[in-house]
Amino acid sequence: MEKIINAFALEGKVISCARHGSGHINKTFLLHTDAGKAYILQTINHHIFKDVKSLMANIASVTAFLAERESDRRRVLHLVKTRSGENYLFENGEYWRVYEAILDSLSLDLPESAEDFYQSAVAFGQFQMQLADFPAATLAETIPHFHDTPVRYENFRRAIEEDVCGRLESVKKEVEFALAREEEAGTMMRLLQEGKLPLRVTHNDTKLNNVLLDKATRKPLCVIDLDTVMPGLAANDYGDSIRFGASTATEDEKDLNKVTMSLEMFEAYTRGFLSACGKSLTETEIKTLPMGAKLMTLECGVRFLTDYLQGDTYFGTHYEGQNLDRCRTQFKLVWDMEQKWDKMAAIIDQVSKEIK
Ligand code: ADP
Ligand code: GN1
Ligand code: MG
Repeated sequence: MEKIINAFALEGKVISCARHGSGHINKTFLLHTDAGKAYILQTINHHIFKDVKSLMANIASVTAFLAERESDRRRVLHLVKTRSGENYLFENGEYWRVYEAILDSLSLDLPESAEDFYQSAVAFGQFQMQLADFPAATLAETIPHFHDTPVRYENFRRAIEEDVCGRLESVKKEVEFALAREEEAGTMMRLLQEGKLPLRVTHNDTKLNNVLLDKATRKPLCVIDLDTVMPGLAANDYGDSIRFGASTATEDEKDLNKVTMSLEMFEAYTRGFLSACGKSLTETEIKTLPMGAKLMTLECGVRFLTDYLQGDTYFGTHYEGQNLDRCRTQFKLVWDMEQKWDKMAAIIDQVSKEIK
């Protein structure tokens, strides 16, 4: 580890290094130095992100673009270069990068109040607005077909056919739930292909723990985890946030009675998101926000189930069966959204009228 740390142009000598955060993809460490500085050191998961060079070029150009428009250092991610001037390091078979740590911040796995969730929505909405003029064509697609739900279903069907771990028998109910919604799962991609929805520069992984709130004020500080910033759909950014933060339980809750989609949280997020970027969205984009929420949740459940069938090779897990637990919470949320569909649509309608 020392060799890796020494390769980056850090201020001071590192006095502590500990695992940090609850992301499923990268390995993250928080470092403190004797110069009073703190840094985030990460391995970049190159089994998932096949072209690390392009991924890091995306992040470097997006953060530089944002930094030009924002003077407060805590409000934009800042990469720390290696001593030889690179954005990342390849060492010990792993890719490494360093960011300045944003201290006195919160990264939540569940909102503690509707206000927290509202603030995260403002952050993601503003993020999309800030990137509205970003030259989208310069961005590499870091994971092809990332939110192409029909392609996610193709992978799912392959995992079912192969059943490499012999787990299929035990997840028949979940498989049936997913397949019953396959036709509807293509809705957003169909609208995109028909030219009815525009592509924007979006974040694509808008979980609550990917935005840092200021610990003191609980106002948004910084949108992080920029690995998947690519052209995408506004409703997917909105929807992925609802999937995670409007749930009344954590993503891997075992007791499904505790898992519902809170309409209060749904409304809070809708207000925050639309107040920040609603004026720039088309009517169809606004109308399809509930579908974005449902399909991001369904897609995520299908991805967890696929990974479970394939032996848990994609998402980081802490115990056997965690991906199945995650899948079940997502499907419970989808079911709950189906029960609350008219209410969700009415909230969107109401809030979008208010912001006009
Ligand atoms: P993953 O792709 O694994 O989710 P993230 O980039 O989201 O990786 O980092 C994991 C966690 O580390 C985040 O959820 C957050 O809690 C924390 N984190 C990441 N970057 C910073 C930063 N610059 N300052 C403070 N905390 C950070
Ligand atoms: C992953 O990296 P992280 O933990 O913020 C995943 C998202 C999923 C999410 C489910 C690159 O997000 O797509 O929605 O887990 N990121 C990638 O919690 O696949
Ligand atoms: Mg993350």
